Amino acid sequence: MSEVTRRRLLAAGAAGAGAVMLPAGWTALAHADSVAPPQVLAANDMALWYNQSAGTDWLRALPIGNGRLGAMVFGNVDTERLQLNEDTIWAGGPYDSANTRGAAALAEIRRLVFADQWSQAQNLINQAMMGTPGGQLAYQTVGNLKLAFGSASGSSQYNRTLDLTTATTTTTYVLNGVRYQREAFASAPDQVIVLRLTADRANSITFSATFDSPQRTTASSPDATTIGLDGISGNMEGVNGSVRFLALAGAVATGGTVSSSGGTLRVSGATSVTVLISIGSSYVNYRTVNGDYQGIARTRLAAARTVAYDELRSRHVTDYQALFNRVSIDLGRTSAADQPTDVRISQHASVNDPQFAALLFQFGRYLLISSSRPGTQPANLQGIWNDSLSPSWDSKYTINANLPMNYWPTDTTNLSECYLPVFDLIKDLTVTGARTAQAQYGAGGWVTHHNTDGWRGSSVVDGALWGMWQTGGAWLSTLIWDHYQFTGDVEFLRANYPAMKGAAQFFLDTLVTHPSLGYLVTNPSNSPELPHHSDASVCAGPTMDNQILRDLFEGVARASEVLGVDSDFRTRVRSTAGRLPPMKVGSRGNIQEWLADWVETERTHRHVSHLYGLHPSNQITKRGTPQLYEAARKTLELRGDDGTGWSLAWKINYWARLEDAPRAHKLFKDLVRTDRLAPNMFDLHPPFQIDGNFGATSGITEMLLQSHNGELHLLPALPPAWPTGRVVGLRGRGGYTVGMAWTNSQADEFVIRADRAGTLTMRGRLFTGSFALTDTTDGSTPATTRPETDVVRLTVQAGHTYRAARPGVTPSPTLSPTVSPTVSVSPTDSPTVAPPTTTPPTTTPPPSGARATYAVTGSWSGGFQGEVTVTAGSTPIQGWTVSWTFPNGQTITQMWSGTYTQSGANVTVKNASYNGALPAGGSTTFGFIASVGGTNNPPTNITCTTT
Ligand code: FUC
Repeated sequence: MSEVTRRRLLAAGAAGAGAVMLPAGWTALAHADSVAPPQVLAANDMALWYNQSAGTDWLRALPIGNGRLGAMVFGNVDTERLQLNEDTIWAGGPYDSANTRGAAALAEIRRLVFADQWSQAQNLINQAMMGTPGGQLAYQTVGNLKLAFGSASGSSQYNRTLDLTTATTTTTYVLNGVRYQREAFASAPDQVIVLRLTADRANSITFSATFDSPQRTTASSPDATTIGLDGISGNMEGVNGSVRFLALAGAVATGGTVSSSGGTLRVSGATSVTVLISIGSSYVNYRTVNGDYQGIARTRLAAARTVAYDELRSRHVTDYQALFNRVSIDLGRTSAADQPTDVRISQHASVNDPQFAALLFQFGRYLLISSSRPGTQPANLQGIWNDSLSPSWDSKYTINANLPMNYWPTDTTNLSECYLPVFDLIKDLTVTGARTAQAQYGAGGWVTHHNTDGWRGSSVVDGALWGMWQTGGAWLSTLIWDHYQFTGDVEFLRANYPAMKGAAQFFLDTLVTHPSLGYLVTNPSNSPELPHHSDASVCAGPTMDNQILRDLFEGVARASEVLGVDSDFRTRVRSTAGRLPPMKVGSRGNIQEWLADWVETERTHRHVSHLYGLHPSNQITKRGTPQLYEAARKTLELRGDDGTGWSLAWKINYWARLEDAPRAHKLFKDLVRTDRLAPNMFDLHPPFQIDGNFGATSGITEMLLQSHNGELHLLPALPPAWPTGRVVGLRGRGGYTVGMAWTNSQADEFVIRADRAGTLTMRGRLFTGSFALTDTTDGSTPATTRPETDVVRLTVQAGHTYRAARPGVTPSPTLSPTVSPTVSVSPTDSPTVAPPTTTPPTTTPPPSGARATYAVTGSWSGGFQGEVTVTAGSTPIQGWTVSWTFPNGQTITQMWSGTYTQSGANVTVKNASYNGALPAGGSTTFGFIASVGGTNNPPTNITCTTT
């Protein structure tokens, strides 16, 4: 991005609502006789649909993605446009962001801050602490694939949908008496984008296809049915573009002819066509950009060409639904759902449309599954969807609100695996951030400030007023402990504990004693992006920093207890935590944002950072800290309800934590306006920023289930607008999967499945009246205690399901959550897994790969978890496959299952798991195969256990 554009966006962001960027308002008119199309009804209304194409408006196009590859599908009758992304196409290349002048200036900066000479401190920070370069680099588009069909004149019966239950877009229309259909999806198992064209009259499909791009690219026709676009990412901030990429589009047709020359693909008179789009990138990781991008693109395309369309589609749907189907939600339906999606948004303020909340909730889950999968980059400010070389705020990772918000709904809505890219990013930051910690603070551990990018920049950027915030890495590290609370995965905790420890170490080394107050404080830092005096945001010990550090220190201390390590370090962090400034109530009855009782320079500023303690943290709670809880409410009243998209989304979460259902719902409605939601349901800062989508999904979840307080709070903020509903599959900390049903705003039934044995505390209005509680796994009635009138406490057993219901409510079989595949389950009749019958495992040549065979005895319908190490050699790692082969010949192949780590040439795939039903029989054997980077190399280590 040019310096001018970046500064403009920063200025707009600082101004509050980004008003200069407000798009011209959009409208959509309701149709009196509108009904939802059959495929939308078949998807139970979990679909976006439109009766017009997107035209040239990107915010009307529909997103598809597989975590790595993304496309915006426009659905124009005359020219189809797929705007393409690959999640590693970042401007520039590896760079060292640390400023070696920093450490020498630090003492003087701190002195100036403590002397209230903030402007002078900021000037010195701008000279000595800014990163190299002073801004980070942008996530960029690949380009477009365009299919020209000829004139649309005379077309009718147009319809366009995005089915969230199958992650597929469909465009249908009638032209010259022929019904045409286009279907598009991004497949994670096959790592291609698939566009399928069909017509109900033979030999009716004719088009020519070309790539175009704003990048430096060369178009070509590598063979008679394929076109290619070879390019390199842009230069930026003085760093040369170095990510090479190749996009390929190949056509497979039935009937007619296909040819390709000079970069144009021609299909003539076909009856059906499958266009396969494959993209390879040379980005290997934040410090290596020499990957075989052409090999990746070609291998993926060649492999997909050998698979029939129906098989590609069913593999995609199976893979996607394994994640999506874990949660279902029904908040009721009105005739408002018979209008196209854009109409529903435009009239949401005045119409009762509870289904729209369910749709927006699931749209957030859809976007997360489509933009963040194990092994991919985390979802950035735009997920993976970006049509520009200079997107707003570079479409990177803003850590002081946006990146954490992207992942708030991950565990709570049962998508744990989608979280993994964040932990990979944190691991990278422990390396780049250690360098910044050393160079700029003379400290150990690691630090990251308010932004990072594909190169894991960790220094101060954009100017002191925005960037001089030390606790980015600390906030990210708290996510590790929070994730662990959901999954209970000790190996995950062990693997990520060093990041938590390093983040804490940095603050043990850098916190300084406040000269008059005596507390340990960060200096310099800020309360994100909000000046406390004219043009001065830099300060010491802002409230948010103290809250984050309390969470970091407590999280690392508890993690060290779980892992049985570092008792001295634990003592140190706990005693340091005790010396942090406590939260205070200010003169306006609010939570004080800074150590001094300053009044913010902008009363309605979008950041309400000092309520981090209310959400996502649990330092401010209704029952634990009633005074602070009241002050949090007052803080929100003072700031007002208005805000940018993500700011509104955070406020839904805040009001849900305050258990104020009508207000949380009011904020939700504020978000469903044409200035905050685009026709394609992308959230608008404005401009588009995906955090608002994820924050909204999280907010709706917080209205239905909370678990931040050592208890499951069931329906804590159910708004009157959703009087009847049900939700199945939400997750709570402690390892609980929850189903709930209610009518007339009264809970009917709660069904809770416990992953682990322990004490379950449930809070809910249901418990204030008479209710029945059963362990549905063994039919017993558990003993309970009643610490409060609305609280029930019981001892739960791992794998058991518990049902609490109002008397007379018939148990609903569909309310029982299914087993969460990410969590180990104790078998009811412990089967035994024998060691491999072949040691070392036998290998067979590609393509069947290497396998170890295990014998399992016992009647068993659980799952298996495996771990395998494979020598990848020089093959670039683009993914891995794990196959489970059963004696009846059934083979289940999972791409991207589990997590991988690479050490030298060795790749270890951990936690690859299969959780489906096994072939019946008292004894069975199965094989475990792993292949990496398209090559089936001999595994050097295979282990496997039942789950
Ligand atoms: C922070 C916020 C802005 C915007 C940007 C990406 O700077 O203050 O509102 O979300 O990140």
